[in-house]
Amino acid sequence: MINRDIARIFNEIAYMIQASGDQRSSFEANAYLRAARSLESLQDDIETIYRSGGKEALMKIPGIGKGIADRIAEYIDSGTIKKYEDLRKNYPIDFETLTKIEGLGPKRILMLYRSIGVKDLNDLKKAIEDHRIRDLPGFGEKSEEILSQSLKIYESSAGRIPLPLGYARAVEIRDYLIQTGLAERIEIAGSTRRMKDTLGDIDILAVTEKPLQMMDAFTSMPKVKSVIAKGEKKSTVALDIGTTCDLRIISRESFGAALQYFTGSKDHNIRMRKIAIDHGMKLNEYGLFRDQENVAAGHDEDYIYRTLGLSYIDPELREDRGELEAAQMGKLPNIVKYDSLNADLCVKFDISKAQDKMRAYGYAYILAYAGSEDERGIFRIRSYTLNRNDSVEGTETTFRCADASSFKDDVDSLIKYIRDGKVRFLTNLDAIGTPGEEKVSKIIEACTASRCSIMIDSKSMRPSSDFLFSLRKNDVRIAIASFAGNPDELSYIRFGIGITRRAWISTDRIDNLLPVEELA
Ligand code: DGT
Ligand code: CA
Ligand code: CA
Repeated sequence: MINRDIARIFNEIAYMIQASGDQRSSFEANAYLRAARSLESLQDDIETIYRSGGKEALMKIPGIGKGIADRIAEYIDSGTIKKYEDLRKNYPIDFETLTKIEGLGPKRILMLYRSIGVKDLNDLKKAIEDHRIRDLPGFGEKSEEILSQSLKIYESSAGRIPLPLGYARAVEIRDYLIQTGLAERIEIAGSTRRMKDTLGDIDILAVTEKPLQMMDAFTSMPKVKSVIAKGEKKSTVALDIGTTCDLRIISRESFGAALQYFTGSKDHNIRMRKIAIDHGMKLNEYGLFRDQENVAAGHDEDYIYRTLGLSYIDPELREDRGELEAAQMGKLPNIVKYDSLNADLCVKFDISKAQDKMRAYGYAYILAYAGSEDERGIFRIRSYTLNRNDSVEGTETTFRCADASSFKDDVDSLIKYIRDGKVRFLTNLDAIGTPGEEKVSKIIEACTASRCSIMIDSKSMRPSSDFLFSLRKNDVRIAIASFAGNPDELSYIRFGIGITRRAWISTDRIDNLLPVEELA
């Protein structure tokens, strides 16, 4: 679809405006960013919309005003956008990639380009290696070092795939293998089970009496691009989504220990092994051994944790970030369960006919996008409830929600909105900065004081679990929203729930568990 191409161009226009511009032009940049986001989540082909309804139809799409509609029309009609071409001449810079590096915004990128000619990732790498950055005004040795770290993080995460993509495929593979009737047990393990934001590969474990047949089924699945390794115990295939999947066949007795081991993380496992040793035992992927005997044979993971004097640790917490100490003291956080939410706190489609879905998810109400309030990135959401005759009804209860990414250059106004009790939810908090930064801390303080909740966008997984983990000792409340653009996308809520679980956020801080009256 052409939607993505236009979205990419709009993002680039925004970066170029931000790089060169002043406070006033950030208004314009935000309009492009908003339009890009809207296009990315749009289900229908923008070209079809324009051809059948003209610019008027374009302007009915949320986030698209007159100016943007003109640009879209220009692109569809001529294959290019003049404003974009003109800007590109002055800024031949790969903003798309460079802005993904932590600590690099459009302005700093432009500064790097003008002073030492950095145009892309490769140039940046060389400049860091040659220590050409430390001498630039506003940078220094420390920020060169930080940039070098960020670059490493970026490179190590490149080639990984986003959880929603990998999770969907892992579930598909698991269900496919179940349907063969060959699996006695089957579980998704690894980072997918821990709900990590990005996945290096997918790991699946199975118990079967017919390993060869199961491996045949696995390697001949429709979405396999090539078979990397095929054996009786382990096979690896390359998938269509740019990642690989391991299937391991496990013996029945070892399944609990194997699931514990292959769920990871590696750091968590290393600590677990040490705790086993402290108990005079040995833990590995085959079992928990006292002398030569596997005391965990035939038992589940839970038994392994309890035998080692720990309470059961949910996979999302297994990162060696204090969960083992907490489990020893029985002080693990009470995290929210996947099927326990009372509501989805923001969707972006007409839910008046979604009663089946509402019932399936067990929601008492849903909040749905009800239009933007002004040009500042404030929007309204309205509550819908399932009434007695089983239809979905919009209620009088509405809430205001602020999009932090529209306040990047004007954090003070955002704080004032929050302090004045004007907004109930705040999305895209991570667009403002990193958790340690003063402006971020100030916003969180304001939110805590004025009962404005940090809203998680489950679809784009923002803010990330790492971001929210750093707020775990804070009292700020959390709202989980799927931001579904259609009924099927309601399932994205799982990733938002996963974020709160990985971030150690306890149930008493989660808005989705409240009835709608208490929310207001
Ligand atoms: P990924 O694939 O990079 O997203 O992350 P994981 O955690 O899925 O890692 P993966 O696929 O390499 O291995 C799956 C699990 O197997 C991992 O979470 C823990 C365990 N494992 C793998 N290698 C080691 C190791 O060298 N030591 C220990 N203790 N465990 C390991
Ligand atoms: Ca993995
Ligand atoms: Ca693996």
